[in-house]
Amino acid sequence: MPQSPIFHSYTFGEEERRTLDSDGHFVLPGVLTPDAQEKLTCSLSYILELSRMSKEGHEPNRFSAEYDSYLESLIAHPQMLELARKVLGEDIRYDHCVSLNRPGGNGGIGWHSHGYADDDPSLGFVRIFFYVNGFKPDDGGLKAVPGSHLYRDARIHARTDEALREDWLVGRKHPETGELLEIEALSAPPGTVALMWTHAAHAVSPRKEDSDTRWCVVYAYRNPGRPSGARWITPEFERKPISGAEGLMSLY
Ligand SMILES: O=C(O)CCC(=O)C(=O)O
Ligand SMILES: [Fe+2]
Repeated sequence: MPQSPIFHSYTFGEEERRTLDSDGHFVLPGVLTPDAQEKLTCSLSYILELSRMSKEGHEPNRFSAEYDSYLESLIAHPQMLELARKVLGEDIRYDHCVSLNRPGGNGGIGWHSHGYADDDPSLGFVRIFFYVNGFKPDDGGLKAVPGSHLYRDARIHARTDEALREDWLVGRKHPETGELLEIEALSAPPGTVALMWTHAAHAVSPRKEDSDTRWCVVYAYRNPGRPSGARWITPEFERKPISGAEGLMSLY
């Protein structure tokens, strides 16, 4: 049976690709179908419940696709692979599927970046965030620094916006435009997908006490060529045949 669509029609052509490459992120507002939003909310609620009850050695958040068949089915969903290949080109590998649910009162996360083939810009690593019920900039909102990914610095770290401005950002310019780098607080209506190159500096604002849970899951894909430090796949899952995922799961 063909899988039901996860995305409405959207535009991601040359121009959008250039924006992603220059900024380090690209937002597709409201692109998730109501069906996908509903199924994701259900799966992510289940993962949150599991993670609250989970015993040592189990990490339902970090290995989400291994705990829920709908989340697993999206790894090789034709629309997911089409989007990943628009960004990375034909030769891709699956890297991880991590739940990022943030209940009311969640503290968010400070500034950081992630790494992959830090010295080889020809090898890409992109993360596809599903912000199922969206977010506001000041309520579990993703922040980024356009252009920061071009430094391929996997060790950016700062607790607050001020700390980032006083440290990593000092005098730092966009390598292509020459403009000074600045923090951008993103917005996401329900059903938003955000693409982000893994080296981008990013942070998340705290979720307000009285807000509902922000439902979010991220799928990561990369060009093969180097070992990935974020490839959270158990040996059993690596061997599991997943329809459409042939060749996606291997390390190289
Ligand atoms: O929760 C988010 O929106 C992003 C969390 C994050 O830093 C990450 O997934 O790398
Ligand atoms: Fe992160």
